[in-house]
Amino acid sequence: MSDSLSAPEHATGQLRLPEGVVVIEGSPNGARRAVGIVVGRFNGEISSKLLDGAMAALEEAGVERERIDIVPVPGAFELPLGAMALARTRQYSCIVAIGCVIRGQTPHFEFVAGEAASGLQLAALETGIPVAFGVLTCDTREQAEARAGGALGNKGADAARSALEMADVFGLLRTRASAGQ
Ligand code: INI
Repeated sequence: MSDSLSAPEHATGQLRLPEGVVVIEGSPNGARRAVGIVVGRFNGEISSKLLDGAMAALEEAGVERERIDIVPVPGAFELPLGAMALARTRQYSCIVAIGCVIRGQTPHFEFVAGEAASGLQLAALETGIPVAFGVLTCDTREQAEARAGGALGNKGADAARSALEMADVFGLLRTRASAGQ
């Protein structure tokens, strides 16, 4: 995995789990998965880099390009509605939401970033389809650039892997439930 795609918090083996219990853990396995991406056009230069990272991570995980659908929306505020619409089709194993909110000088930031975060979680909880948060909420453009393929990795790639991992663990749980375990 290239440096710009890896991030320490997504490395394996950092969590200590107790012995003697059943651990049901997903992995970012993209084989036979369809993925929906919703991406904000606002701060598009940064969002494009996040999208590049997400695409590379999905490809690395084995998701076929023709099974990825991308829905651009105006900005982060519209991401929840886009994610909800994608999830409601039931055509996707998971959704990746990508955007960039930069604080600037106004309280607008708090509303846009807050609504994006809570709305995306709501889309996931209401539909039961994993929705990953690949939205940067930064004070400055420099901070955003560092997280969009710069020194601090690529949060779009992290989100893509998180979405696939959640889809995978859902599959494991369904399989166990139907086997009566
Ligand atoms: N949208 C963003 O994605 N990032 C921002 O930084 C941002 N700022 O700063 O205003 C932003 N605003 C637009 C917003 O997401 C909506 O598209 C707009 O309000 C129309 O609903």
